Amino acid sequence: AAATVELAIEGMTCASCVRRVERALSQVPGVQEASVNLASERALVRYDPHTTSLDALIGAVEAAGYHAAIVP
Ligand code: 9UX
Repeated sequence: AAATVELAIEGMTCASCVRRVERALSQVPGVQEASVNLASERALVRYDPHTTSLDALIGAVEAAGYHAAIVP
Protein backbone atom coordinates (compact mmCIF):
# COMPACT_ATOMS: atom_id res chain seq x y z
CA ALA A 1 0.00 0.00 0.00
CA ALA A 2 1.25 3.47 -0.81
CA ALA A 3 1.60 6.30 1.65
CA THR A 4 1.88 10.00 0.93
CA VAL A 5 3.92 12.54 2.83
CA GLU A 6 4.37 16.26 2.45
CA LEU A 7 7.86 17.63 3.06
CA ALA A 8 8.87 21.24 3.60
CA ILE A 9 12.05 21.84 1.60
CA GLU A 10 14.47 24.63 2.44
CA GLY A 11 17.24 25.88 0.18
CA MET A 12 15.67 25.76 -3.27
CA THR A 13 16.13 28.92 -5.29
CA CYS A 14 15.59 27.91 -8.90
CA ALA A 15 13.91 25.40 -11.19
CA SER A 16 17.07 23.30 -11.33
CA CYS A 17 16.89 22.93 -7.57
CA VAL A 18 13.38 21.57 -7.99
CA ARG A 19 14.57 18.96 -10.46
CA ARG A 20 17.49 18.02 -8.19
CA VAL A 21 15.17 17.41 -5.26
CA GLU A 22 12.67 15.52 -7.41
CA ARG A 23 15.45 13.32 -8.78
CA ALA A 24 16.91 12.68 -5.32
CA LEU A 25 13.52 11.62 -3.99
CA SER A 26 12.64 9.56 -7.07
CA GLN A 27 15.89 7.58 -6.80
CA VAL A 28 15.06 6.31 -3.33
CA PRO A 29 13.84 2.70 -3.73
CA GLY A 30 10.16 2.55 -2.95
CA VAL A 31 9.33 6.06 -4.08
CA GLN A 32 6.58 5.99 -6.66
CA GLU A 33 6.13 9.70 -7.30
CA ALA A 34 7.77 12.91 -6.13
CA SER A 35 6.61 16.36 -7.12
CA VAL A 36 8.19 19.53 -5.81
CA ASN A 37 6.70 23.00 -5.82
CA LEU A 38 9.21 25.85 -5.72
CA ALA A 39 6.79 28.59 -4.68
CA SER A 40 5.36 26.68 -1.73
CA GLU A 41 8.70 24.94 -0.96
CA ARG A 42 6.83 21.70 -0.54
CA ALA A 43 7.34 18.21 -1.88
CA LEU A 44 4.60 15.63 -2.21
CA VAL A 45 5.96 12.10 -2.13
CA ARG A 46 4.11 8.85 -2.71
CA TYR A 47 6.04 5.86 -1.44
CA ASP A 48 5.83 2.30 -0.21
CA PRO A 49 6.36 2.39 3.57
CA HIS A 50 7.43 -1.28 3.51
CA THR A 51 10.36 -0.38 1.25
CA THR A 52 11.48 3.03 2.45
CA SER A 53 11.10 5.31 5.45
CA LEU A 54 10.58 8.97 6.14
CA ASP A 55 14.16 9.10 7.43
CA ALA A 56 15.40 7.80 4.07
CA LEU A 57 13.36 10.38 2.17
CA ILE A 58 14.64 13.23 4.31
CA GLY A 59 18.18 11.86 4.10
CA ALA A 60 18.03 11.85 0.30
CA VAL A 61 17.00 15.50 0.25
CA GLU A 62 19.74 16.41 2.72
CA ALA A 63 22.34 14.50 0.67
CA ALA A 64 21.31 16.58 -2.34
CA GLY A 65 22.13 19.71 -0.37
CA TYR A 66 18.72 20.85 0.83
CA HIS A 67 16.85 20.67 4.11
CA ALA A 68 13.65 18.70 4.55
CA ALA A 69 11.13 18.41 7.34
CA ILE A 70 7.87 16.55 7.58
CA VAL A 71 4.80 18.75 7.32
CA PRO A 72 2.52 17.60 10.13
MO1 9UX B 1 20.70 27.09 -9.89
MO2 9UX B 1 19.31 26.06 -7.74
O1 9UX B 1 22.56 27.09 -9.71
O2 9UX B 1 20.69 25.88 -6.48
S1 9UX B 1 20.37 24.87 -9.20
S2 9UX B 1 20.02 28.14 -7.93
